Amino acid sequence: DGSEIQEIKDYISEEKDEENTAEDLFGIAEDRNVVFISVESMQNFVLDKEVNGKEITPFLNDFKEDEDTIWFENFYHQTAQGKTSDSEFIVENSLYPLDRGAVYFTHAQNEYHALPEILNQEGYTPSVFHANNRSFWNRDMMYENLGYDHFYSQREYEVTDENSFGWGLEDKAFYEQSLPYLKNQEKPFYSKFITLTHHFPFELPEKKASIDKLETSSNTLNQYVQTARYTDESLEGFLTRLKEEGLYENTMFVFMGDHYGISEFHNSAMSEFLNKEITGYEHVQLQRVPMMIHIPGYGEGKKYEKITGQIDMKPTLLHLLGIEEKNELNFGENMFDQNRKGFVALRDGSFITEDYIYTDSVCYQKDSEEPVEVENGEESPCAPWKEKVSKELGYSDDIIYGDLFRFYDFKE
Ligand code: GP9
Ligand code: MN
Repeated sequence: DGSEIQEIKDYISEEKDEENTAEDLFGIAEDRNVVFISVESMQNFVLDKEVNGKEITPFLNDFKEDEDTIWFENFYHQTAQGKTSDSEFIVENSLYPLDRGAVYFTHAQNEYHALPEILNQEGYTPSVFHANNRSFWNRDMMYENLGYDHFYSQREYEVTDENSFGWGLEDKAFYEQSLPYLKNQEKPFYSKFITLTHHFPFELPEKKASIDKLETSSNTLNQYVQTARYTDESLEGFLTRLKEEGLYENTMFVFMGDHYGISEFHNSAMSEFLNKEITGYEHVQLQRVPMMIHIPGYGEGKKYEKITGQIDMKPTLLHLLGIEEKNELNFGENMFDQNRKGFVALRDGSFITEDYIYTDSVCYQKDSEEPVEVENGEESPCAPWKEKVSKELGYSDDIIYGDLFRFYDFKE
């Protein structure tokens, strides 16, 4: 039955601060179009790094410091086996993905109250652009359920030998061919772009590479920087084209890395590149992905150091667009809130707080990056957080496994 949903609602309200302590950014992007770019496999560790004297991501390095950009530098992906689809799911629903399988496949028929549906009710045209086949990750089914109006997929693009490699249509061509569709949408639109080029195994035809490969012991990592650079160039090119097409000024841009691209199997190469040991602490820190919100004309952009995660995207975007959260059930919180619940949970039960990082049963002190030393019989400072995290993940799972939103009235 639906009795548990009330318990979950109570938990969320308790965790949420009653007072509105948010910085007043409510509605600063009201009535704008939204271009949300889910940037395949992009991790923070390439930012501000060089290969043989050349920046890996020169565009993003400047963009994050731009006066119109709000940059969350400690933003974590929270995905599991569902990879890109998990990341989409978290952002759209402010629910956690499952610890095994992909919700997009296993629970595509559930009742949700997702971002595209909400935005649609507010007069937005919600759409997705992704040049892969429609059924990959069961997207065709899920998108309909989540309230998307249109899915521009592979069939809407011209894919040739010249403009494709690896997983398919290369991102530069993808953006260019998306422009007419984007322009013809009724405004305001909420358009999600999912990129493809910077995907494992990160192979790029040599003539398309602008920087050298790395020279670590992992070929995957060595190639990763070249496709990361390609992505950087393609994002810059897309913005330039949107300016030319008159679609820049009145749009809010969101760039988000979907999940890691370099797995822990490449830790020793990673440690060669970063020049430090990849401990459990460092492994968790490597789960940070870009989160940049760009609002042309805003002028007060800055870097936020607070810890945030994909789970926070839905309430944050609604806040910026000036849409009141009425009876929402989100596990995430507005990232501009100054009194947040204090942890970011990763799907494997690892978590980050202001002072600690917990992973693989080890509690690390953030300032020393070393495991916390606990006297015999004393409780680890991570213990109370651990309890909260497992409660929260459990509640989210219950909603999905029990399809509990069937019993909840979002309009009440
Ligand atoms: C596939 C693309 C990549 O369409 O989104 O998916 P991933 O393997 O990263 O989950
Ligand atoms: Mn992906």
